[in-house]
Amino acid sequence: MVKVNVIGLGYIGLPTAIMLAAHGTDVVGTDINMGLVEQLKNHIIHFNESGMMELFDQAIAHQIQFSNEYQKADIYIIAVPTPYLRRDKKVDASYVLKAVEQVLNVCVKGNIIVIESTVSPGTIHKCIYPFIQARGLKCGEDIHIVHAPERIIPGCMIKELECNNRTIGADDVRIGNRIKMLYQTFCKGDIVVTDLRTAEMTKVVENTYRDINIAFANELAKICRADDMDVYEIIRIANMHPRVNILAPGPGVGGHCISVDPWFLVGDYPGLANIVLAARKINDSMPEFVLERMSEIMEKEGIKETGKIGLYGLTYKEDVDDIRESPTLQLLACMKRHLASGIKVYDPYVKGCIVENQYQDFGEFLNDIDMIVIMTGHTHIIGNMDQIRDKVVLDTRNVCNVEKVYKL
Ligand code: SAJ
Repeated sequence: MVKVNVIGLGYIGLPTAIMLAAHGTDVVGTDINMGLVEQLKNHIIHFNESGMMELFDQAIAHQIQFSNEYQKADIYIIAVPTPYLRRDKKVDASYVLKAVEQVLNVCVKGNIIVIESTVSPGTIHKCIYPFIQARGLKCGEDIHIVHAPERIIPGCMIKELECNNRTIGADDVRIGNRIKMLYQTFCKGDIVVTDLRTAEMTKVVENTYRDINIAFANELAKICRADDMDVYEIIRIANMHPRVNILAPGPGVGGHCISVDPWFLVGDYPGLANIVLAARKINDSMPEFVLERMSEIMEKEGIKETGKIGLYGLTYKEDVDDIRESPTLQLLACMKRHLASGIKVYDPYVKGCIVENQYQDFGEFLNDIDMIVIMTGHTHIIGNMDQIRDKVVLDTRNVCNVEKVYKL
């Protein structure tokens, strides 16, 4: 039986590892975080996704293993973070390279390394191939490299892992097809095998497409605010056209994907990636726009103290516990730059205390504020509208059905 070592047990690596194991593949999951590996050995998972625990039980029944060590295996799947470098916006492939280096210490001739992490187009040929060749190994002979970018959306990961179509990039189509067979053990979607660069570019393009479309909605919100038009009604009506599908404006774009990947294109193609750059700037400006709205509303309502305002929602989107690059964190950073302090924060999904003045109890949070800013449209707040009726409400997600509410 084929043995797979999944490297990096985060949001992508862990569901992929347990999905493969649950479908009969011999899997070892490896992570440098000792605490995390210990937890997994004790059958504790560190983030919540619908269907994940059941799948984990099946993976355990199929003897999935966890370790801090890289293992001897036939296939290595690397799912480590690829942030962008703040200085020039290019991909930071250092985590991937570190993982590749460690795989090379244990692998044997003919093994396959699958890179799931998103990388900018050309990274594998320009960066990973030379890295491997510098160790005297031949790519395509001694070791094979495949790119299999994920497409799953937090909140719906397990279902999307099973159902979404996928892309596999490989320079050798036979190797691409072998990896396709591995993913086909659990993936019911179409799996396209293409070359490495096309797969790299396709992944970045997908997230950039969404970033640009969200930016259009956000720009519309700003235009409509400037001239007192209802952006939601305008989008609703425009979307009745058969070829129009405008997304929803919001307080900004967070998460580890859409707010990151488009920068790779900006970094690699300066002067060409113009609409991409404009979209990034618009989406990054939204927390500041929310801040301006807050100050207008405070003035109108006679609220003098920032300490009387509460931000509802710390996660980057509804009904997940993921706070990476979240618009609320961006807004708090923006307030800090403006020397404003004392604002209260609450999120039912965030149990640890990660920011100042964060509450763990919704009732206490409400008691201490006069104005609530809904930054995340969790189902929790939609179910608790009654409790915020006496507050001044700024709803940046258009989820409120209370009578008097300010919008973006
Ligand atoms: N957002 C809006 N308005 C919208 C839609 C989203 O403001 O109409 C905001 C969200 O609130 C959030 C951010 O944008 O802050 C991104 O959320 P998202 O749900 O659009 O996407 P992610 O980042 O959770 O997941 C994306 C997905 N990519 C696409 O939809 C093209 C997912 O399929 C990818 O697997 C994932 O990125 C990834 O890992 O690359």
